[in-house]
Amino acid sequence: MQNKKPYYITTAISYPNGAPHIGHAYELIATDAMARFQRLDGRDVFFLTGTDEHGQKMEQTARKEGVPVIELANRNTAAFQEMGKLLNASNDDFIRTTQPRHHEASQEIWRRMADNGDIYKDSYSGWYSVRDEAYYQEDETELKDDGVRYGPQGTPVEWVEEESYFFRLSAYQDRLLKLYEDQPDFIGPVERKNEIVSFVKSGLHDLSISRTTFDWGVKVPGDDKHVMYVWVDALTNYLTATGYLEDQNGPRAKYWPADLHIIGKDIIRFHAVYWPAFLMSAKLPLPRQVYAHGFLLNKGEKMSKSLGNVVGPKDLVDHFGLDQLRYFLLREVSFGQDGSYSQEGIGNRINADLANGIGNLASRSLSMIVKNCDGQIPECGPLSDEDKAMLKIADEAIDNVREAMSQHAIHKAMAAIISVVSEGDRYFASQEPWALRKTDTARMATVLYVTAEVVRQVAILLQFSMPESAAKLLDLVAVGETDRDFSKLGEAGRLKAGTALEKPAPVFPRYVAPEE
Ligand code: ME8
Repeated sequence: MQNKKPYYITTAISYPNGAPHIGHAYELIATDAMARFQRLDGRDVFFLTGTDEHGQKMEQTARKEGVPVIELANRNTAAFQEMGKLLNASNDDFIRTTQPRHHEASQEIWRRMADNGDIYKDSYSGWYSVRDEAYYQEDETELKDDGVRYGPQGTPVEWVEEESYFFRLSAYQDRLLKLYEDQPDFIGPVERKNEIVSFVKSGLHDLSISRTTFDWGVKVPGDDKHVMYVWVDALTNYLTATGYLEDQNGPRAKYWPADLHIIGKDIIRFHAVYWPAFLMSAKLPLPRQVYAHGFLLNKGEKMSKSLGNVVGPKDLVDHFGLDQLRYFLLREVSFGQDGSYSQEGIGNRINADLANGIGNLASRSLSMIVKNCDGQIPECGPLSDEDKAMLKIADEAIDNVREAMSQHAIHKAMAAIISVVSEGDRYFASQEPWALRKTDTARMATVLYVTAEVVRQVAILLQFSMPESAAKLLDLVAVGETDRDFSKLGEAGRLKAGTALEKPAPVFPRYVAPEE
């Protein structure tokens, strides 16, 4: 299809100064679900993720490990790419900020900002957090009893004094406030928007955008002594991957401006203040929306190496199964809020919603079909009111799912799908097809047909969250590869009587916690 509307969605690009953790996995899974949703809904999707390889944090970590920075970046970037495969992420590209295409794009956006008169040289003195790669005003920091000064995110700050290029951020205060007003959805969720509006209203200072005390970064055009402040190049990654700066008619240029930047709440300031200001200065179109998810906590505690509760994504996938983990994170965490996970919580969701829910409905109804209807989708006879009501619920589920996804309420979309399964269970139990088998086989056939049709639609809807398991369910009801997108929901894709079915293999086994 040629006329599909482009849809460009990104994750943040992660610092490869260590191995990926569950917070990174969460962001990738959620963004992947959104990208897959849009593809199934007929959009021409470009989904980008990658690694943010420059800056002082990378340089310092490499020094501590005694390896060249590029070696550290290569090793951990490989681990991030591996995680993407493990999680079944459907990203269309993986950007590394050390790539030549990215150095070129970053220098180009710098030149455009300079041409607009927004860059000047001066000297910087102030507080810097290497862990956040962020400058803070003195009143945002606090000297604690341990004698260390901390920034607003609880990371230590150090005094920096050096020659630096500055970006005239202060000149953009009014334009930014107007942007938040004219484009009320530019920042989400609303808590983050309020936070940013009050930050910008409190007054913006010009931003130091280059460093001279280390050289691990993109060189400032025309001044080799300086490398760009890591966030200037990091944010530009979203443009780099589209090739828009190079050629506005290039094959991927149609994806700019991005529809949605998904990020964590700790980096909203960079995306909702600096990024649009840089783009305005470079006279480039602005993204439509920046949406911040919350933090993932282990049983409600922030993860940290010192707490000893850092569980790697691979451990969780090995233990629970990939789609089970994906389902849990998407269903359990209210997208935009912090969320927490525990073995018990994941196990309960698996058993209640997957094993006893959709897995059970599919296996009970389909094995009855295989046994009692010659192994074929049965004829659907005249529909009773109950049948019609059931089909209506399945046919209309997409409306609720779409509405929830349009607000990035992934958890509500998942709940809407699972509620169709519950209705299906109720329908199946109340129609008692096992009793009809002895009294009215035509009626039994209709009930089984309707139930299989519910399974088909639920499976189509589940694809964006659990791609592999949903595909298995669709195989069970013999839906062809080309009949699996949302255009085939409802009447358009009804199961055809006479289609042969295999004996259903279990898709969602029960979770049994290992003995202590
Ligand atoms: O911030 N729960 O990289 P990063 C949920 N390079 N999300 C979490 C999390 C947690 N516990 N911990 C981190 C950076 N994240 C920059 C981004 S974008 C141009 C540059 C999220 O590796 C975090 O909020 O520290 C961010 O969105 C992403 O993981 C990468 O974090």
